[in-house]
Amino acid sequence: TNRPLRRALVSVFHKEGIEVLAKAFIAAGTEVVSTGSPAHRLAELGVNVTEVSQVTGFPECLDGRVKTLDPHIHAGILADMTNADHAAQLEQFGIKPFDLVVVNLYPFADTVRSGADKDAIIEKIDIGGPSMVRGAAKNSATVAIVTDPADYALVAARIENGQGFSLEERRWLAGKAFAHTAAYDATINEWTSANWTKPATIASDGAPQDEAQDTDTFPATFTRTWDRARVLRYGENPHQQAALYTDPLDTAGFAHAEQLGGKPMSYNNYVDADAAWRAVWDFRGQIAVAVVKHNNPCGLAIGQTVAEAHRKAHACDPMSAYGGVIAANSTVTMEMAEQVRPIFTEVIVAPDYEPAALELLQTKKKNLRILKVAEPAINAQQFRQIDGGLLMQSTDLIDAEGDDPKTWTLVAGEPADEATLKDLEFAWRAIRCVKSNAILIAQDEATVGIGMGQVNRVDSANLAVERANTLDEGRNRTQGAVAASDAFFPFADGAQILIDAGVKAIVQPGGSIRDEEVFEAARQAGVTMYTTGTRHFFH
Ligand code: 93A
Repeated sequence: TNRPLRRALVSVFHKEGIEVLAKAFIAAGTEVVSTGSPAHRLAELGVNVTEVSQVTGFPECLDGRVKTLDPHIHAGILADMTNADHAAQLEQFGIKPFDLVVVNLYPFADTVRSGADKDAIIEKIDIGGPSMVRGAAKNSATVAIVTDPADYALVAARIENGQGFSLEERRWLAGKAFAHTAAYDATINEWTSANWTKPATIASDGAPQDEAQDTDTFPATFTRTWDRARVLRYGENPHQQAALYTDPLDTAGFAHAEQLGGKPMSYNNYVDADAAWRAVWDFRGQIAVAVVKHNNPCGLAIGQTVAEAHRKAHACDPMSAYGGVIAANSTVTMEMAEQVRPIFTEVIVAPDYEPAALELLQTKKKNLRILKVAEPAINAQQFRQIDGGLLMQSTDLIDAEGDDPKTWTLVAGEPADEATLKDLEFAWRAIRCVKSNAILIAQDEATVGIGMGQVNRVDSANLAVERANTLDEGRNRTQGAVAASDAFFPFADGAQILIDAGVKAIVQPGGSIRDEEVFEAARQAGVTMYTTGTRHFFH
């Protein structure tokens, strides 16, 4: 089944590695047909090249949009030479078959990332390239298709030894080629879905009446490409394999963080640091620091300075902060770096570092992974894999109507004074990063007790109170504090625990059929309660 590689078609945008092929072409006397710039490069390297336009008898036109889209090329790619009729037809039309097709495509994703304008991006949608790749891959019965420069050395060896590839090898190459064009189209599709949204003129067409969702956001079928950015040492556990993938069109976001020191990031580091980073980004416009462990905060605070915010966040639960991840949403100062120095910390993430602070962390904390992230990507959609499927939802952002205290409804007690309202607003913003039945107690714009990871709200309330009152040298930190609940209280009992612990104000979404019982418990105790109408579950 081996087929010698006697006639080759080369059309590559990226020229790296082409010397290896050139050398083999020369050594084996391969007949080479090529488009403009690779033809030029191959000729420079001493290869005897035929220009595509000589084969087609037609000049390249429309600014290069039509180069290889011609039967003289495509019949040469698609003729199955094991089929006598195909061979006879080529003979009849005077077309010669190709044994080898080497193509790589216009750099669409690179052009998007470069910030080029839309017309320039559209021009980088390769049409002729994918047509050749798909044609050659379909015809792997007789043609070898190469899209990956990493395979050039192998191809060169097979050209030189005169053997070419076996059928199984050509099928394998064809599979890689289809993956290449599929990823390419998925990337174009990702860009068009973000940039060419459905116009109002056809907005009501197509979707069944009972489908309330925007079907452009949740398409019937969707494809996405993710590029492997790096292989990680292991996954959540050492016996699991893992890698980080990034969106080919994106350069922003935590996945693109620049690492300035420390050991390589692990899978769990990424999970925790991403959670910490997202938590502080919810406080953009203020100075915030979060300390995260196991994907949950063990402290979150805002301050006048980043060092103050860190002191307050750390003080929430100094025991759990051991081995945690610290995120700041403003430049890490020397003062903060000095505070972090004695604390065993896995990762620190911030938009920037004062030079002296960075040097201190780099030299005095050699294992600390130091990450710099400019801005969040804020993905429009979130995915979560389930067994045999995938859930997609639009991303929960902290700018819904109910997140603004001006829209809150006072359901018990006196209206909060300015300082209390600030604490409530802080608690409501902070609770968005707490997972599963979140109860959060705050004072002075810092968390003092967080209950999370419980299967009922009563346990979370008890946990929040207990943590507030035991973790900081047994001080009572619930008296006069405020509390937030990420979802409504189904019964009065959870709220009662907070009331009994002495909190003066509570913010919660409301919406339970027993809302009145919950409000009444607050009224009885003279505790202020607001409902937001919005919830921020985080499972
Ligand atoms: O504009 S195209 O879609 N039209 C074509 O007919 C065509 N043929 C090859 N782009 C086309 N190509 C692409 O041009 C190849 O995929 C390759 O990336 C690139 C090489 O172009 P040149 O030889 O002009 O540098």
